[in-house]
Amino acid sequence: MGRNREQPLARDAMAYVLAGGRGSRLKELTDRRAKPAVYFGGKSRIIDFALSNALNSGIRRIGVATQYKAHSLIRHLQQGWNFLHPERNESFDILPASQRVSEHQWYEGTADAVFQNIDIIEDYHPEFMVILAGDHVYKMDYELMLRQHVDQNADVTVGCLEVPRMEAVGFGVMHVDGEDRISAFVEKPADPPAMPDKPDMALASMGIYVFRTKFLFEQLRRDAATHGSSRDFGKDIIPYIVQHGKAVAHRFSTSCVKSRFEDKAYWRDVGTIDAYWEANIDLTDVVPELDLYDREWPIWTYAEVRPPAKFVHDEDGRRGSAISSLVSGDCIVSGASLRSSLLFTGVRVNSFSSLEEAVVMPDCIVGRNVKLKKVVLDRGVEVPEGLVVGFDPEVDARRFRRSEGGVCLITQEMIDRLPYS
Ligand code: ADQ
Ligand code: ADP
Repeated sequence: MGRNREQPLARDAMAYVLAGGRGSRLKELTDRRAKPAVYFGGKSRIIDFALSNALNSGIRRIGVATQYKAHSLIRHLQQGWNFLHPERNESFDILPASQRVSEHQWYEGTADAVFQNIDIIEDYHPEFMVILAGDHVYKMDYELMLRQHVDQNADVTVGCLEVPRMEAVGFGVMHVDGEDRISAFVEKPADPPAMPDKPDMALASMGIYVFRTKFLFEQLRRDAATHGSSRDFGKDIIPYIVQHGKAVAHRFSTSCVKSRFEDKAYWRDVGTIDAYWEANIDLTDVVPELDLYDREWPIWTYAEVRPPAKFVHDEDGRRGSAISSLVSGDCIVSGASLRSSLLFTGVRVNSFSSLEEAVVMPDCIVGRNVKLKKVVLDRGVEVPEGLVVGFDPEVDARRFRRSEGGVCLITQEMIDRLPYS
């Protein structure tokens, strides 16, 4: 109100990224790191998408709440995201759960992860808070969501997308009226309500919320004084505002950022081994659904300066090649062949080995005569000479974490337990 329509709202907003969740369906990948810190797409980590979206949207104040196994995440944030300058009214704060308000050491729920840091946020006087989940892969312009929030004079605006109805069991599900005002909201319903005009689809919350800061703090304080609340946005705060205030849905399809190579709105949870593997391998498609090469909307990350990837042929002068693959810096593929695979930084693949549909995290070493198909290698795994994975489901399931979809997750501990190593 009274605001110049041209003035970006993002400059008056703080992005607050919730990055404390474990993501237990990723199994051993999140044994030692939080889901937002899991590597994705060759150079990035999952949290880089939310952070890049914030930056590309024009937001210059960012806070990240961490909790579960935060060391790897905090190291990444300190190395890669500490470039915002306080003297330019910019800020970047890492906010670990740390007994700030209550006697509880942990944040109780997602709302508590904001509540416990109210004093820190208040110091910056942001007019708006953009609450984000740190564990999704997507490109979105939050300025458009802020604009809708102001235009519709909402108390809260909830980012949402359409998902197949049965997949909505893991989401907050809403009903909206003709103006996209939310009339009902249920968190993780066992039998998700369908969209009125689409019986197979449900309107799901992305766990992304815009509030005016003053109103958010009022709600957090009210909720903190409410007996029996789990201090969670999806379970407590959003349902309350839907009932007592004005909650509005913001459609992801209106603010998703697409390059000219992308024709669908891309959003992935990558919360299971199968979804994680698939989203990474999809990047090797000739025209992938997610364009990481879009210079208009770059995905920033921390990356050390490393030498270029190198391909060397084997003794017969034949192999040492990659087809339909992404190969990051400091990789050496010597006398091995890659197909539809994705190598993160610093990987070595040795002679007479072949990798197909393999996601290989940083610093892995693949020995000679190895055959891998449909695998995810955790960071730093040393694959012994001659190992074959992806051709015998029974043997694989005994040795590794074999998913429902037939993807083998391989960690160093699993390799160390192999009978012959
Ligand atoms: P969930 O997917 O269950 O539901 P939740 O576990 O609440 O998500 O985590 C949301 C985000 O907060 C994640 O990024 C997670 O890492 C982080 N987080 C979780 N607990 C935290 C804590 N105590 N401290 C700091 N960060 C924490 C939510 C909503 C649903 C919505 C889905 C969309 O509740 O309504 O549909 O997200 O994925
Ligand atoms: P990243 O997630 O950055 O790749 P690592 O895979 O090296 O980091 O380790 C993830 C986290 O687990 C880090 O916080 C690291 O300190 C810790 N860690 C690594 N190796 C071990 C180990 N053998 N035992 C216990 N903790 C470990």
